[in-house]
Amino acid sequence: MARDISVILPTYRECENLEPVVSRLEKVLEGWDWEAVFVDDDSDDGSREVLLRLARQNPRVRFLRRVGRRGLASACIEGMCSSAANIFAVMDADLQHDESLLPEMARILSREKDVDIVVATRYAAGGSIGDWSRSRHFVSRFATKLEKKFLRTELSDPMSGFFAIKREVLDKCIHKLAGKGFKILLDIVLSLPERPRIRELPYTFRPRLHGQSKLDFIVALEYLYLIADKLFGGFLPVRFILYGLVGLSGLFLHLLVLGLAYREFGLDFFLSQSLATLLAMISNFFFNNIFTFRNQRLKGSAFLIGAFLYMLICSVGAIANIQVADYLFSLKVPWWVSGAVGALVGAVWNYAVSTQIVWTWFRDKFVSSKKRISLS
Ligand SMILES: Nc1nc2c(ncn2[C@@H]2O[C@H](COP(=O)(O)OP(=O)(O)O)[C@@H](O)[C@H]2O)c(=O)[nH]1
Ligand SMILES: [Mg+2]
Repeated sequence: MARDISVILPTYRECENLEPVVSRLEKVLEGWDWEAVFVDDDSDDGSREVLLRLARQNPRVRFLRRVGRRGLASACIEGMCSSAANIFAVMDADLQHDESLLPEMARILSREKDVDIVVATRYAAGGSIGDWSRSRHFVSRFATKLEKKFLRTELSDPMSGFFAIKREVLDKCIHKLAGKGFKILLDIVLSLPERPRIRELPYTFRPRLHGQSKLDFIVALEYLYLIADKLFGGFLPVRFILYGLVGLSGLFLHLLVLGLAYREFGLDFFLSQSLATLLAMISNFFFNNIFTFRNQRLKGSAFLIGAFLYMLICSVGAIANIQVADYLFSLKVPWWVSGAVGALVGAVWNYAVSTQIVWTWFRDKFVSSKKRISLS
C-alpha cells in the first residue's frame, strides 16, 4: 500500500528543529497516511542521533543519510526517489514553511486531475515573506524578475522551496533535472516536457527560531547558474561561460596594470607585461575558485598549494603570452593590442591545462574524500 503523501525534508544542521517539525506534521496530517523522509547531508551538529531516534520511535519517520555530498536539490530528488508514495511534498525542516498547508496540497493533488504541482507561494495575494534581510529581499526579487523575463513559467514565487507534486509528473522529468543548487521547483518546472498545471497557495514565511540559514548570497549565484544552464546549457557549458567571464575580468585587470605600469610609471614594456600577467593570474585563480569551480572549491592549504600549482602551469602560458606580446610590440603593434593578444594566447593554454590539473587531478589526490564534499 502506498502512503497518501510523503513529506521530503532536506536537512543540514537543523538538530533543534527536527523534533518540533515531526510533532507539527503529526498534528496537521492526522487522518492521512503520511510519512516524513529526512534527507540529511551528514550534519555534524547531532542531527543524526536525533533522526535515528525519531525514525526508531516513529514508523512514519524515515531518515536518509548522505555522505560526501551537499546540496538541497539533489537531497530532495533522492528523498522522493526513496519513497513509494504517490504525492511528494518538499518542505524545509526549519519550521519556516507553514505545514498547515500540507493537507490542502494533498487534497488538491489526490482529487483534482487538472493540477500537476501545488506551490506554496510567498508572493501571491495573502502571502508574505516574513523577516528576510534587505539583501535577501533584493536578490529574491531580482531573481524572480529575471525568471519572469527569460523563462516565463508563470510561477509567482519561482524560488519557493515548498511545493507538492504527483509522482507521475516527477517521473516525466526526473532524468532531465540538473539536480544542482537550491531551486528544485524551478528545475522541475523547466525540465518537464510540457508546461505543468500549477495551483498556488499563499502563506506567510516564518522567521527562523533555531539554527542558521544556509542560503543567502550563494542562493543568487546558484539561481543564476540554473537559469543560465536552462538557457544556454544545451550548446554552451555554463562553466565555460563563467571561465570566459573570469578571463575577461582578468584581461581588464591586465590592461589596467599594463597601462599604469607602462604609461604612467614609465616601466619597460616587458616588465609591465610581466607584472600585469602575474596579477591577472592571481586574480583569475581567486575568481575561478569562487565561481567557475565553486563545486570543487579549494580551501585552506589546498587553496594555497592549488594557487601555486595554477601559477606554475599558467607560467608556461604566461611565457608564451609575454613572448608573443613582446614580439608584436617590437613590430610596432600598439601596446594594448600586443598585450591583449598575448593574454589570449596564454588563456587558451590556462583553461585547457589548469582545469584538468588543478581542479581535477590535484583536488582528487590532495583533498581527502571527507573534505571533498561537492555541491550537487
Ligand atoms: N540535505 C541538505 N539540506 C540542506 C542543504 N542546505 C540547506 N538545506 C536544508 O534546506 C532547507 C532550507 O534551507 P535554509 O538554509 O533554511 O534556506 P532559507 O530558508 O531559504 O534561508 C533547510 O531545511 C535546510 O536544513 C544541503 O546542502 N543539504
Ligand atoms: Mg529556512
